Amino acid sequence: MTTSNTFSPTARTVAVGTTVTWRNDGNTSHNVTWDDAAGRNAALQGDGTSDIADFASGVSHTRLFNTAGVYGFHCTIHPGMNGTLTVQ
Ligand SMILES: [Cu+2]
Repeated sequence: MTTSNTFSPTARTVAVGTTVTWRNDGNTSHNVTWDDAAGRNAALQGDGTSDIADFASGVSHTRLFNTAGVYGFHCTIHPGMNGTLTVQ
């Protein structure tokens, strides 16, 4: 879900109960950091919980979402690299 220094798509909507995958298709490391506690708390066990720490090109990580809401996230390495996940 990351290409160069953007999230692609920048906004995605999924059903409650969906496991979402972030895949790094770029050439540099990225992370997925929730903008607030709602996102951190909603990102349940995939291959980890809450924020996704820096991960390298070619690597994927997953989180499960069982709570409806609109959750903003960003990469702390790259200013302006933002995304929104809507769970409904
Ligand atoms: Cu990044």
